[in-house]
Amino acid sequence: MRKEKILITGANGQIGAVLTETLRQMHGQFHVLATDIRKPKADIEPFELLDVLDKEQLFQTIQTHKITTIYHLAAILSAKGELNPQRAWTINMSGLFNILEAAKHFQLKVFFPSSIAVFGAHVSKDQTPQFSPLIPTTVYGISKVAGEHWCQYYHLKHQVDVRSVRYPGIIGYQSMPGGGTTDYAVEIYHKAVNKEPFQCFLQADTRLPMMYMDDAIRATVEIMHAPAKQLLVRTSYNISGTDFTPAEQVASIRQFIPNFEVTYKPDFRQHIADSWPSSTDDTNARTDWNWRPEYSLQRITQEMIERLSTNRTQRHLSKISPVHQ
Ligand code: AKB
Repeated sequence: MRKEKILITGANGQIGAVLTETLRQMHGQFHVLATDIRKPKADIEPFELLDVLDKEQLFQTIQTHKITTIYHLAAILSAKGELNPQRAWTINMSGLFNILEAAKHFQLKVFFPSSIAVFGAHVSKDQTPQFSPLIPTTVYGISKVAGEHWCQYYHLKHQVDVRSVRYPGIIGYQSMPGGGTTDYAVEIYHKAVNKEPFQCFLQADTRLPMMYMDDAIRATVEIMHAPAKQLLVRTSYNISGTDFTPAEQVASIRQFIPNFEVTYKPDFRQHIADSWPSSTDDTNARTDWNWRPEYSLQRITQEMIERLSTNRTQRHLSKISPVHQ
């Protein structure tokens, strides 16, 4: 059996940064090649600059490093995608095509992240079923619907072992999201811990599916390690963590930081959020590969505040320490 050698695209992103770290702990540092279109801020060796639109460079990198598995995280998210739809479509679709072609050519296993953004009109908002009409209103959502179907196509036609989950909004202390509609749910904790007021770009009562980073990473690792024959959905699986509104999140933060100030000023992202489910039904993931989330809103808030407060204290101490030496 080939020893697993992993390539991550979009390794500087919110999920990519944490997934790189986790997979290195599991497989060893030099078995996980981090790649992105930009250099990382921190040292995450081994790292290579890689543009997923450059097919030749992608094939060369796979060959040079004897890659066996790709986690393809490079993509433009929902809000940013609306600012330049053609660009978002090109990156999300041509990038995926290059990955799927490489997977077919080199017989690679692939992880493709889909999203709750695949849903739109004509679905029940609560507990949206796995097999619902997929009529998204964002270019990001359209690219994820098409991407899911291309993944299934390559699986059926070319036996590519490609696996996928529909991520909700992801919340973690390790990295910042960028360009998404659910980004507010991370930034709010940073503001609270820094004792700054927060202006939310969604209305107080907008309920969205959310998930703690630990659950998201575990779901990713678990689906990639599940026996292939158990995976009956080869488009993408609904996975649920929890769901809440900004007002509920603020209430949970105020249990720790009572004076936290929040105002609401909805912008274009409100329309995107309004088109998405409030919660999703993940029975298929639970049945097929035993998916179980662990983090409630209460637990997410407690961990986020503890972790971010510790980081803040450490930053503060490292700034003042020379004076005391
Ligand atoms: C976004 O807000 O665009 C993403 C997502 C839910 O896919 N976080």
